[in-house]
Amino acid sequence: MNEKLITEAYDIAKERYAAIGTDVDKVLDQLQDFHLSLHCWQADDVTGFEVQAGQLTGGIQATGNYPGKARNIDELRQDIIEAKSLIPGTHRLNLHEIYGDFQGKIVDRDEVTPDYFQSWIEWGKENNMKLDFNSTSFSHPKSGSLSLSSPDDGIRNFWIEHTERCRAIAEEMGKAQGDPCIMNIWIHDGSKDITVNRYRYRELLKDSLDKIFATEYENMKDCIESKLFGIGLESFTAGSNEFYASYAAQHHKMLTLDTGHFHPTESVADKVSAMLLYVPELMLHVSRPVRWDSDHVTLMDDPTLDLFSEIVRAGALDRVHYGLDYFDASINRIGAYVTGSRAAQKCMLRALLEPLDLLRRYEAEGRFFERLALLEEAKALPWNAVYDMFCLKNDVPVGTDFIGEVEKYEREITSKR
Ligand code: RNT
Ligand code: ZN
Repeated sequence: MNEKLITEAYDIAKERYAAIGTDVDKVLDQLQDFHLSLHCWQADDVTGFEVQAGQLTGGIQATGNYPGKARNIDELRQDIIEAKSLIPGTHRLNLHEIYGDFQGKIVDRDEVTPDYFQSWIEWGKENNMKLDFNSTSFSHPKSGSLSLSSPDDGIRNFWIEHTERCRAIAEEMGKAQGDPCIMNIWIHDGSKDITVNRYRYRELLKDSLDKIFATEYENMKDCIESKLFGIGLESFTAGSNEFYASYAAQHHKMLTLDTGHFHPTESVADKVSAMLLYVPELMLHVSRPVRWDSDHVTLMDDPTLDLFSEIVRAGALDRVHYGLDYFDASINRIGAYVTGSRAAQKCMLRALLEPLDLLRRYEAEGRFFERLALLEEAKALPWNAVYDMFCLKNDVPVGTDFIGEVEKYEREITSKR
């Protein structure tokens, strides 16, 4: 793309935004400070590197059979580096426990230690990516329908042990990177058909969490993620929204809001201000549910725009963390990372560009037509010129230029797998 053209368009955009009170240079700095946590699992359809790996279970599914998925740790690392080279800014990497560097050894989930993540810690440092982490209770012979809420003590203690070990790993990551590692707990626990033991399972889950969180750490932060339902677990989900929202509020834990985990007409954006009055921080899993929690690639769609606007309007930029969570196996996986990441950035950019002072003045003065009109006009202001400048400044392809780069990587690397 022509640098002169991008600069000219940016200068015009700057003037247009200045007229409504938005300082575009300041917004560019804020966007530089917006870090996504790239989910490692888009590269390989949530397979991971366990020697004993079986089928993907836990009510989630990666559909599609696009060639070229990462088959081992080296390929996955190579893919992440490629994706990251096409996304402006600096970002984090979100690992699941099953992505440890197991070196061909069978390591069961209740045996995992920080040693298996040492090479990731080093890789993160070398590649300027801070790490986040997730315990993994799915895709295991002991997963069943219930893990941390299982009435079988053997099963429940196994997963308590696993999750405690994961927190210790996250602590090591956080210490090594000098910045807290955020560890997410999502479990699939539920029931396909009607259960008459909802209270019992939730009581067990609560007890498991109390045990897991008994150790205090300084370099990691816990977050807990609710869900509406999983495939094959449609009638009951132990970790529902009310369950985890209450737990997080009572225990001052971070709450994870996955945009695919609510009723289709429910607004996740509306939860931001409601929850931030009660929980210290939020983690987001930005996804795109199509009819259900389908984990399609994030786009610059209305729900995501609304969500990010609500964060900016709540003055909560320093209390929210941004993970991506989708796994589309039907298209080029690197393209999926880049498209979704850039879409999330565009949503945040548009939220930051909003003429909030002027909108709030209108609202305070009861000038509601003016408020509505300005909100509508703001949609058509040249935010894209600002995003182009952001890409240019960060030395990544501008506009559609990344498409060719993804195709080149496919030709040279992924198509040969
Ligand atoms: C599943 C949850 C969970 C997973 C990842 C792989 O519905 O969204 O966050 O997608 O842990
Ligand atoms: Zn999620």
